[in-house]
Amino acid sequence: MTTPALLPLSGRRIPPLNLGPPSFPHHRATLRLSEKFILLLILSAFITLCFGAFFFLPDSSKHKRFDLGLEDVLIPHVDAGKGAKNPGVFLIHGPDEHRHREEEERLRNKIRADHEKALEEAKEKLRKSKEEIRAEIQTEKNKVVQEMKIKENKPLPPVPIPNLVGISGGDPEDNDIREKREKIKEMMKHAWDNYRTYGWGHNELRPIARKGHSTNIFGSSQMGATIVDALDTLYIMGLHDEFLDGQRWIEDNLDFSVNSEVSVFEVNIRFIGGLLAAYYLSGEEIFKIKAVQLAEKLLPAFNTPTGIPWAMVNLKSGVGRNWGWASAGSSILAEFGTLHMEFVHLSYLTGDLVYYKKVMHIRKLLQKMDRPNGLYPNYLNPRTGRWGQYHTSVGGLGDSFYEYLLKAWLMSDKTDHEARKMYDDAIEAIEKHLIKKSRGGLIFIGEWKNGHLEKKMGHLACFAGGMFALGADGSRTDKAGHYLELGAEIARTCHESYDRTALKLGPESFKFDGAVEAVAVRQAEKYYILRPEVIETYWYLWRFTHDPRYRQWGWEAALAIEKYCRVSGGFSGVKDVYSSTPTHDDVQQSFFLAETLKYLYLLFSGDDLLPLDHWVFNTEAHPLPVLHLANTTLSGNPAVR
Ligand code: DMJ
Repeated sequence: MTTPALLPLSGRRIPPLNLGPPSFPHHRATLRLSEKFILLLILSAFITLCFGAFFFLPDSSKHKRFDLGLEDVLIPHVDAGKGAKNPGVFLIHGPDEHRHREEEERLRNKIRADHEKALEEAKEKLRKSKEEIRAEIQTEKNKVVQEMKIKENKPLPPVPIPNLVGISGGDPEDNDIREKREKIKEMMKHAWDNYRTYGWGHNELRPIARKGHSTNIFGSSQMGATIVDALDTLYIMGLHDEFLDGQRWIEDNLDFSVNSEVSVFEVNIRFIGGLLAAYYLSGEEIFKIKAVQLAEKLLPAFNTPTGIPWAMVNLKSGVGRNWGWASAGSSILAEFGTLHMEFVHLSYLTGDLVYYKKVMHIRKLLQKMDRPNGLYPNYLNPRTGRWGQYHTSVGGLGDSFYEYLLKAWLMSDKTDHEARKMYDDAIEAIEKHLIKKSRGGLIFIGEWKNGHLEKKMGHLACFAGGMFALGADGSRTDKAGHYLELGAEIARTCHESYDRTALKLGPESFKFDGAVEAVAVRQAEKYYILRPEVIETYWYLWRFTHDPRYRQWGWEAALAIEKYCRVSGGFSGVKDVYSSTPTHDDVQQSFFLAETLKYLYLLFSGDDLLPLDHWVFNTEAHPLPVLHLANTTLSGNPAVR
């Protein structure tokens, strides 16, 4: 049905509303009153809109003066208070007018040209085929990936490589010693070659199953732990082809952008330590670059309320957490306290103080804390900053914290007195409360648990013999002889723990209880997993005393490893050192190549190979050079080569 109101009086239809040029006079007579009213309404709405727009338009005087020149002359705004002093209202007069117009014109032209150009580009894009657009996107993508790669492998700033004394050589004059050294090198070849064949790229090797092996400390990815850990040993043994092979794998495959949760401590001592040592020995930049890339990935572990790092961190997400078994969510002393050497070197090499600050923060925090009997408990809660269980040990959970205090001092060319003092204080408390003599006259280091001394010493604690000897020089008044002697006593006790077994290899842990001395009691403590600590101590004692007994004891251990741990697919740990028919655990630990074989090789080398006044070994036996920081402070600038 048609609405009558829409019908014109003449019976003609009203043409649709024309918003073009006004045509009122012509139609007026033909429009009915209501239609006129509607038109009037629309018109008045339009006028109101225009007025509104006029009032709400931004005040052009508040904006820049070249507002497309709608005013002929900009009138001076002389205000009683501010007047022409106000630069915001600086106005243009007479002779300037021409220049002003020219400037406006120039701007207008520029805006027009820019618009036209953008329009052309857009049209051009639309004319392209899908394939062409896709190809362009791909090229752009490749460019970005390429740029990222260049950035990732960008050489770091040049630094002075400290005086690298004795990175090869050490050839013994004595034939017998030379042969022994050759034998150790052959053992290294056997371990490496089998890993190369059966476990390449995996973290470790199963020498009997002949396949790769890994544990949770390395996370879920294959990070070639054995390759990185073994590099410097290969280098000092002159196994250069093998070294190059490892280097190539690292260049092509070692990637830390993986969704994998690793142990901060283990990755630091084995990977960062191993890469830094390989860098210093070979001068190959790639090792330094990889070490820094990895360190970046560890930094989120320090994001805790106290700055004490988590034990584990996910390399991709940066999320950290602690071991479920550690006292009430605590971090472990030997883990967060064994970062200093590597982190100081990272700051030294990069000029980035972030690493140095992280470890110094830990030190400062520890200095402020009360210590029961002067002893450092093994557990510290990173949320509350309070100690966990009162358990102190120089073996597992505590060990390398003390080692790194001493080595921080040595590595600083003996200028880090704060570290030396902390070491001296700690060692005095340990001697007072934990070091005892057994009935049979063996000196051992026990463990302190809630006010009670457990007369048990771990294989791990045997490293302390070497540490006491290394720290003898520079110790408090008249004590150098005492500490060297103490180191020798620990070496003797640990040798006894080897000698009292069927395989002449030491157990994981041994007791001093009544008639039992330096012997493991529990079945679960009878294993030997190719650990280095006893041989490490022999080597330090050899360097400081040249007493032939240390070479002899080291050779005994090498022969026992050869006889009971060697299998055709590499070397394996054994489950019970008291059983003359060994059962293998089928794991070739990466530290066997990093430490055990390296210390044995050094034991049968001259002192000119990696001399101790130029090199400090990290806790995984990776040698790092002494930094002469008196000349080159950690100022935030990498020094120049
Ligand atoms: C190594 O990874 C290091 O020496 C660490 O400090 C503790 N012990 C193992 C080997 O036994």
